[in-house]
Order: sequence, then C-alpha cells, then structure tokens
Amino acid sequence: MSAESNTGLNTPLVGIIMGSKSDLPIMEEAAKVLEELQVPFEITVVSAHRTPERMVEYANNAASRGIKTIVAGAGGAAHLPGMVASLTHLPVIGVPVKSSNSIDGWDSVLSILQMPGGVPVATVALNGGKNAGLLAAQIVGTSNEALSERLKDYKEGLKVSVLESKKVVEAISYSMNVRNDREK
Ligand code: RP5
Repeated sequence: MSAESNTGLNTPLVGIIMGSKSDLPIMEEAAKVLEELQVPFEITVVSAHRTPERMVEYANNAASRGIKTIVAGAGGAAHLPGMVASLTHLPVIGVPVKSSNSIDGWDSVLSILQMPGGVPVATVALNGGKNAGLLAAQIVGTSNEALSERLKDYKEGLKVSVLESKKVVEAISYSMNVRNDREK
C-alpha cells in the first residue's frame, strides 16, 4: 500500500512498520494522514521478536531504498522501535500500542520511551498513530516545499474546525441561558 504524491515523489519516503497485524487499527491512522498529505509511504509487518532477521534487513536497507523516516508501532514488550533505531541513522518515530499482551499501556509506552543515550526514538502518545504519521510528514516536509505548504494548510484547518466547534458550543450555552431566563 502506498500513496502517490503530486510533487513528483512516488517512491515511499516513510516506512510504517508494526510488530503484528493486530497493531493495524492504530497504525493505519498514520497511513491515513500520510495519504491525506500526499506523502508516499509503505506499510508492513516487521516483528522484533518473531522475525528478528527481517527487522535487521528492513532497518539496514530502509535508507538506501529512499525512506526518510520510519514509524514503528508495537505493544507490550515493545522492542521494535528501539531496535530499529539501533540499526539505522534514520529518525524513528515510536507508537506505543495498547495491545492484547499489554498490561495497561504503560508497558508499551515505557519500552519505547526509555531509550539509552545515543539511540533516540521520538515517542508519541499511547495509540498515537495519527500524530506519528503527522510527525513523519513534518520531517519529510523540512526538505519539500509543496509538502510544507500542505502542512501549513493542515494546521490552518485545525484552527478553523476549533473555531467552528466553538460557535456550536457557545450557541448551546446561549440557548440554555435564554431558556433559564424564560423559566425565571
Ligand atoms: C507486539 O505484541 C505486537 O506489536 C503487538 O502489539 C503485540 C501482540 O501481538 P499479537 O499477539 O496480536 O500478534 O509484539
């Protein structure tokens, strides 16, 4: 699965990987936002524990294939993001997943967050697939003017939607006040 870009960039720039297919509902949020922002990506399963050789191969070859950043999600004893970061110079964004083998999510968060000095993983919130995709787009956008413009539009869209929701909320409180005044 990959997204086509209208910037002339068609090879995947972001690699989305996850420890298990069961992580997909969270990790596809990263894919969706990359698609929306027209950032070409690839998405696959790479398990640190069940396919360690595949993990090493993926991390070793990602940069030479043109990948600029890797979004890695895993749950429980979530070693995938940290191990991939140990094998590549590319920025790695870690997504802690609250999975079936996760006690309460803290295990996933801390496994990804508490990296030793020298091997950073940019860790997003628990189940934060969407923000991971956005952060990946922002990394790619630092060297892509068209994408950086789309990111500015995206941020502007957030502002507009909050201002719209503000109107709806204020209209509710206005009608409640009117009703209260009538009942007095
Ligand atoms: C982790 O174990 C995976 O990333 C997943 O979050 C969790 C459970 O995997 P499954 O048992 O659902 O395959 O390695």
